[in-house]
Amino acid sequence: MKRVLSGIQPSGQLTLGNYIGALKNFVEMQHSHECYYMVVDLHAITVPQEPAALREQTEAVSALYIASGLDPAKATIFLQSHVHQHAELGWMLTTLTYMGELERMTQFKDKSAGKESVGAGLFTYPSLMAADILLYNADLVPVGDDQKQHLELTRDLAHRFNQRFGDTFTIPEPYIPKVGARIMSLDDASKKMSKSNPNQGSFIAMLDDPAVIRKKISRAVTDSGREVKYDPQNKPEVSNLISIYANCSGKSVAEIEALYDGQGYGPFKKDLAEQVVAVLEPIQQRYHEIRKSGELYDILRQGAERAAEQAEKTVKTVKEKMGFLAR
Ligand code: AQP
Repeated sequence: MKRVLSGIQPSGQLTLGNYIGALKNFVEMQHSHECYYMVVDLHAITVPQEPAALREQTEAVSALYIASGLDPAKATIFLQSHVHQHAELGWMLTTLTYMGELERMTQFKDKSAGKESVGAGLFTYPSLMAADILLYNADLVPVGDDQKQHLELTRDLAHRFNQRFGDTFTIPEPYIPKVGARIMSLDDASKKMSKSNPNQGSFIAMLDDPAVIRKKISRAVTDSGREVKYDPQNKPEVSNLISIYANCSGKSVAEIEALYDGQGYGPFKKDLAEQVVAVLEPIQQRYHEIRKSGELYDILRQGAERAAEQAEKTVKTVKEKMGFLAR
């Protein structure tokens, strides 16, 4: 069985972009792969987090994993900060990473743009992400398109380590969905939908009320035409909404175009909202049950124990190869 690893930051409320680009694939892959899924709280603190909010968001993201269909009997589900080997290998890989490589990362450029001071952790984030993946010798990493560049760096670091210290790490492959790899903001189709966007109308949160979802979609920016046509170059806003529709309904882009031929954006948006609600409402119901039941802490504890076993083996090997003395 191929091994899969991925994670999501508890840096805000999970969005429909996180669901379509990542979580939906996590759920599908657990049936045919050995899966490790983390909530990457160490990554979340690369931008300032209020402690109470971080705690709440970490619990919420973990509960959404389960509510979306991740099964702790099939996948190892844990918090990154519960497995200290992430930070340990992260440091070792940081020492192998070149400044120039980190400077080229578009996520760093986007997140640091216009800021007077930026934490060093935001800069070295990709080395920690490489450690997350390489600790488990993952073969496949399901991510949205925005993480592709980080994954390429992970591959480079794995090669670099293997060349310098001898064959150690599996070189991971990205697993990026064909449609929906980059869900864009509802207010600006040139930016990806992002949970840390201060404009609430720019994203659909997985926990948004159905009434809020309907309102956000009805207000989503479109062009001044009326043709429901997938054309990312000339109609980026409508194409983004078609991607969301296709993902939520299972219909192809061609089927959706045919369905709304000559009807304008009104009926299309109305139906789109219902498709999104139909996907998110059952997840929301399970989410509230899980939060009430208190089962989350046991799941995360057991997941961390399982993950740490594997992670410790890797760190031990890496330390030996790099020349650290054994205890
Ligand atoms: N808009 C998106 N479309 C498709 N996939 C997306 N992902 C994120 N946004 C979209 C995928 O979700 C996973 C988790 O991402 P993350 O939390 O580690 O960080 P991110 O990519 O930076 O996501 P956000 O929502 O934009 O978070 P903030 O605002 O905190 O930076 C990844 O697999 C990502 O590809």
